[in-house]
Amino acid sequence: MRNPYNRVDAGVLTKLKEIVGSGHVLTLKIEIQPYASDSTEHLVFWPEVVVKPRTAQEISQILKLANERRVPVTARGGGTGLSGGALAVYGGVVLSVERMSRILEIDRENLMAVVEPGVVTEILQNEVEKVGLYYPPDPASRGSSMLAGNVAENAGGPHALKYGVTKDYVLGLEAVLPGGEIIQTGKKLLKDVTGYNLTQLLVGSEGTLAVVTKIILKLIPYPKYRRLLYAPFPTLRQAAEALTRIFSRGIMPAACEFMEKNSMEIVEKRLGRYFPSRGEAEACLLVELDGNDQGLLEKESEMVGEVLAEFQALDVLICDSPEKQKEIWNLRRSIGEAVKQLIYKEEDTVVPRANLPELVTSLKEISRRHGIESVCYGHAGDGNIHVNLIQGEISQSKWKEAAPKAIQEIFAETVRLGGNISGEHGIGLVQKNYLSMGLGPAEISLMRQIKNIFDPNNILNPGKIFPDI
Ligand code: 2HG
Ligand code: ZN
Repeated sequence: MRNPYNRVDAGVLTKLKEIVGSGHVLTLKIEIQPYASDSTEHLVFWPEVVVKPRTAQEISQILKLANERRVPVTARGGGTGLSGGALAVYGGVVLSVERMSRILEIDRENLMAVVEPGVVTEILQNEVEKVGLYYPPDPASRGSSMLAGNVAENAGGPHALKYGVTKDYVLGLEAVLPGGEIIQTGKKLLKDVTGYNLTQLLVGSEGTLAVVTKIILKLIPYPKYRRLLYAPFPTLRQAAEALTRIFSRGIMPAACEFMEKNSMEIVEKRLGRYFPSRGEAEACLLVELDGNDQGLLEKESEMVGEVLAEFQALDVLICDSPEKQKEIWNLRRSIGEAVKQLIYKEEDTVVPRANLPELVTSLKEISRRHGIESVCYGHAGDGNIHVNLIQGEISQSKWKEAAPKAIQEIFAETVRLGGNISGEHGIGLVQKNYLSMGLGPAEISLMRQIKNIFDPNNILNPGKIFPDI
């Protein structure tokens, strides 16, 4: 890969130190190492320098400098992304927002929070819960992911099903453009149709258009009651069909997760803790119901139980105790981390929910045909299945040859079923060569032009989203 950028020379380094203070400029290999990878498939790209600004003004100066000197800048939150969004593929500067970690305001009258970008997702969730409020977007990595990254990737998670993804909660942003200009998009308003919706353009732009320095988030009241149903099924198809039926019975669960047997085995092996009564099941469903009316919750959980039984669930466990719920969720949320110990490629398929049974069947058939083991799990209630292809026992050369073909077929099938190539992890580095399978040439061209308006010198997170020309 040709690197069209300038190196971070001594002059740039001195200026960076002047801007943020020398203690916040890292250049030693041992200090930079944690910033050379994210959670994407064991990929490593070394930045030349890591800077840790504290304010929007400092970020403005850093970007102005980088723009003048044609040095690439990759902004980074918790580094938990799964598509390579935080990887400095051309070296240059990694700009970490970790020191910008204050919750500036929890506004209980307007049900909003104003936060700095380096706030860890779960910390915000815990803080707002203390005052009876809820911030639902909950990527599995919420214990270390930062809101900046959630905004950049438009993160989802299990509760996106009922409550929506990050974009549904971002009302406004402060952000720095690659030229150094600080912009404000949106306000503490639930309604605002004043001009183009720049807030929503920046959400999900994968750190390629601007660096977010402040976020205004919508909050909702915390639901009083929660109930978790857990059901193992003899086949994948029965689990997927049961899931779609729950919705056609008029129920909207808070979360509805699908886990194939091998995904459960992998996490059990890693943690030494076990899902309950899995028996001979090929797949399990986790259905969470929530609300403020306990009677209604009971009625709905009975109805869900009936559907699960109708599709031959081997068992239906109802977990009322917060401890049991926590343990099962913990196992579920740890699947991604456990899979990462293997040699794998992760795809993030999404289809209209009703096509889920067909997608699951096809995913297994495609990987089997290519002689590759596949592990499927995810937020199936919203049609979003993570499929991990595992190298397993096959040789390196067979893996190198078969995996790209299988991925191509998986994406083609996903699109054929009315879906797309990433539901919640983003395109970033690892999916960019497949972009044209998910979007048409006119749309890609328009997106390239937008990128060019924001960042004519292409210094901000280069090498992402768009295939190299
Ligand atoms: C999941 O559903 C995630 O488990 C993958 O999308 C893990 O968020 C993660 O890091
Ligand atoms: Zn997920």
